[in-house]
Amino acid sequence: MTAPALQAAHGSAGAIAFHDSELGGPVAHLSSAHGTALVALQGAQVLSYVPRGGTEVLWLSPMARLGTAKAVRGGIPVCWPWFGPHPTDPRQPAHGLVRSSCWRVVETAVHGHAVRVRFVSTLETATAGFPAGLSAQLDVTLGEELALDLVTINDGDEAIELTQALHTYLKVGDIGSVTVAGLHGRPYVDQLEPPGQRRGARKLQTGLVVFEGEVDRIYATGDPIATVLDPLLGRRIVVDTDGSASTVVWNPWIEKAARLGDVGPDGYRAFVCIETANAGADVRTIQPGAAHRLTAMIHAATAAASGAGGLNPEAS
Ligand code: TA6
Repeated sequence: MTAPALQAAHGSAGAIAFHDSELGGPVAHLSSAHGTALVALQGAQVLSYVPRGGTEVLWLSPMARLGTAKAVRGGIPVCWPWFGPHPTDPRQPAHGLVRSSCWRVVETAVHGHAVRVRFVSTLETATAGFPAGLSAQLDVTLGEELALDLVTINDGDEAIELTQALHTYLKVGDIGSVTVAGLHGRPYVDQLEPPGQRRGARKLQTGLVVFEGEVDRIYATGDPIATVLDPLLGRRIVVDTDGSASTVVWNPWIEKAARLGDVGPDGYRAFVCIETANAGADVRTIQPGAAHRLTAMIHAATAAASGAGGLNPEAS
């Protein structure tokens, strides 16, 4: 649907507006007393989240363009119905097929100061080597925090094994001064292969996660609450989850950022990915007729507002 048609069908004065973005495709603009958010119809990808009284929480590539075959780097890409490489078919792209496919708006709602838009994927999963009858729905809710609910519905007659992620790019002042709390004592799979180490080594996190090079880790976490501590921007960003037992922490650093080609000069210093996932060993089996909900709740607070914990707590 075009932006004018979306506006006519789903616009809500002062809360939800649809327009054509200068990035080259239709977007939904959510606005409330709690702030603003921008979601592209392509990929149902959140591109921006600005809490009232705060600054942009999400990082977006300076090369971001909608309407191309390539997924937009930044914001919150939806990796579904697989995370990382396809489980059986190496010809398939990494992180599923719905990041660059068009989603449909099926419902909007305004409850007090909370604004919600519901998207459904139009992807035929049978085309991706998955059984027919699998569908994805994404609710984006702008309230006191930004909440994303990715619901997988299996209307087929086969059980499916699902991996997925809400691949959130958080904007930071400088990756070298950022730490991540909340993962102390958690085991993780190191996706890198430094000299003398095989890829996929199992390790244990001690203390805060720090960034002195590329980091690409799948933490086994239960329902984790990861907190990004950013002394330069003077804020902490909490990523709370539900329906997830794994969190991916990623920064490409210099060489991988250069290989990716759409991070921009020194762009790697301006973001950290805290990905709310079912990844690694956290594979979910969805029985016929069943559904699974993966939820990420993102809340940014200034250092002052976040109390005595400050930005470099001893505790981790
Ligand atoms: O989530 C981390 C990761 O799997 C990294 O290995 C890196 O590939 C990143 O995702 C970005 O993947 P993309 O397909 O968006 O370039």
